[in-house]
Amino acid sequence: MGRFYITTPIYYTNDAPHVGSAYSTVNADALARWHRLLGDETKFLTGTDEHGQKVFDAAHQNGHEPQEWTDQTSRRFREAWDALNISYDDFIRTTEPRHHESVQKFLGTIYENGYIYKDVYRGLYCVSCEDYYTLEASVDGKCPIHGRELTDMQEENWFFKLSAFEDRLVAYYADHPEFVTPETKRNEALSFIKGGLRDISITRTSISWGVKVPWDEEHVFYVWYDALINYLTAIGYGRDEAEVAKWWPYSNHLIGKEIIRFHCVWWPAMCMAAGLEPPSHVHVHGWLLIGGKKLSKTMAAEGGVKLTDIAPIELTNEYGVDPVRYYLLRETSLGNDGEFSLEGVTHRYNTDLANNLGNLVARVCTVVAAKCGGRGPSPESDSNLRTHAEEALEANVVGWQTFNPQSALEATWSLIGATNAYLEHHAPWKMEPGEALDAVMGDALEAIRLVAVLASPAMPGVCEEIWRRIGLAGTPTDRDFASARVWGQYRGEGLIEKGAPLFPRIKSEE
Ligand code: ME8
Repeated sequence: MGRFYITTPIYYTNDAPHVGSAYSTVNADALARWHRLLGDETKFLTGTDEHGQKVFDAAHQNGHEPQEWTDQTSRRFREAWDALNISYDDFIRTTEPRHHESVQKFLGTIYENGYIYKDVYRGLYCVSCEDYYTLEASVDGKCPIHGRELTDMQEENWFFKLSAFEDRLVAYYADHPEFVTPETKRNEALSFIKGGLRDISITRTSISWGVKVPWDEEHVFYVWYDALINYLTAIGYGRDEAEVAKWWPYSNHLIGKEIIRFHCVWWPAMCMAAGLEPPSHVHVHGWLLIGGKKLSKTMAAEGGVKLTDIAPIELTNEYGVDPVRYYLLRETSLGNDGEFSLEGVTHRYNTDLANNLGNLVARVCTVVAAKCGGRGPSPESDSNLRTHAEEALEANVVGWQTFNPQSALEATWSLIGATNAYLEHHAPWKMEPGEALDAVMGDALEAIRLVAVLASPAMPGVCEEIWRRIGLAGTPTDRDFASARVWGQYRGEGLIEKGAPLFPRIKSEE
C-alpha cells in the first residue's frame, strides 16, 4: 500500500464550470477513488484560481467586486463537483490566507536564493491566457489559442531566472522518464526546454488583485506564479513541513494540454529554485472538442460554442450522475483529444449502461428471484468466467496505474460482455431449479460482484446500488482491492432485489 496525492488544475473563477473542467475533475476523482480502493493513503485536491486580470475584469463586467465575485463563482464550482459526486479531500481557493502565506514563503525563498531580479519587460499579452507571447509565437499579432488581439505591454517587473534551469531540467527529464506522461507530451515539454528558456516576468504593478510581493509591496505576483504554488499550499508548505515531506514525493498533477509549459517547465524549475524536488508526475490530457473546437469559457463568451447548454449540473440532471461520469471517463483516452456530444452521451448510456450492465443485473436478479428462492447461490471455483474476470482485474490494475481510465473500463465492460454471453449460452431462464442452475447463477453473481468493485471509481453510486441488489452487505469499496479481487467470494447475504431498471433507456435516440 502506498500513498497518492492527486490534483486537478485550479479553475479560473471568471465564469462558471463547464464540461471541460468537469472532464479533468471527474478523471482525477476516479483515479483518487481507485487508489483509495487499493488501500493507498490518498489526498485529492481541487480548487479555484481567483487572481489575475481575467478574473478581475470578469468581476467588474458583472458589476461585482473581485472578492464577492470569486466567492460566488467558486461556490458554483463546488456545487458542480457535489453534483458530480466528486470526493475531493481539500478545495483550495487562492484568495485564502493560507495560500498567500505559502506563496510568500515559497517565492521569498526563491528570492533569497538569488533567482529573482528586477528588469523592464515588454511583450504581447493575452488576457485570456494570462500569458505573454513573442511576435513569432503569435498568429498575425493574435493569440494562437484564443485568436484575440494581443496587447503590447511594458512593465518594470521582477523576473525569475528560468534560463538558469535549462540544463538542470534536461537532466531531471533524463533521470525521471515518467515525470511527464504520455510520452508525446513529455517530448513536447522537453523540446520546449531544449529550444532555450528565457527569464520570465513574475510580478505586476498594473493590478492589485493578487498576492503581494513580500519584499516589494507595490507589486503582486503574476497569477500563474501564485497559482502553481496551490499544490504546495494544500499540503502545508511553510506551515507544516512534515506534511509536505509526507505528500510531495507522491504528487500527481492532472492537467490539460494547453498548460504544459507552466507545469512541465516553469513549475519544476520553480521547485528547484526553492530547494524542493519537482512534483513526481504530471499527466497531460487532451481537449474535449465540440465540432472540432475546444470548449472554453473564453471562446464561449466570444460567441464560439454555447457552453451554458452543457453545464455539468444540467447534464447530471438530464442523464444522472454516474452516466455522465462514465461517459467522461470512457469515451476518450486520457491523453488524446475527444469529441463531446449529447448524442455520444445518449449512445453510451443506451449501449454500455442500459443494454450491457443494466440488462445483466436485471436478468440475473430476475432468475435468482424466480428460481433460486431469492438468495444468490455461491460461484463455482473453476468457472470459465473466472478467466475473463482475472483478465479484467489485471487490465484494471494496469489501466488505472497508467492514468488510462478508458482502458480500465473497456476491460470491465468485456467482463460484462463475457457474463452476458455466458448467460446466453446456458440460458438459465430455461433451466429447472437445482444445482446446475445454481452454479450458473453463482458465477454470474460473482462476476457482477467484481464488476461492482471495478466500476466503483467511475460510478460509485450505481455500484453501491448493484451491490445491494445482489444481496451483499456494505459497499463495493469496504475492502481493499487485493482482498476483494479474489474470485469466488460471492455469498448472498440478503435477498436479491430486482428493482426498477438501473438505466431506463433513453428513447430520443431510437
Ligand atoms: O488554466 N477539454 O484554468 P482554467 C478538456 N487557472 N479539459 C478542459 C477543457 C476542454 N475543452 N477546457 C478546460 C487554468 N479544461 C488555470 C490553471 S493550475 C495551477 C492553473 C480543463 O479554468 C483542463 O484541465 O482555464 C484545463 O487545463 C483546465 O480546465 C483549465 O482551466
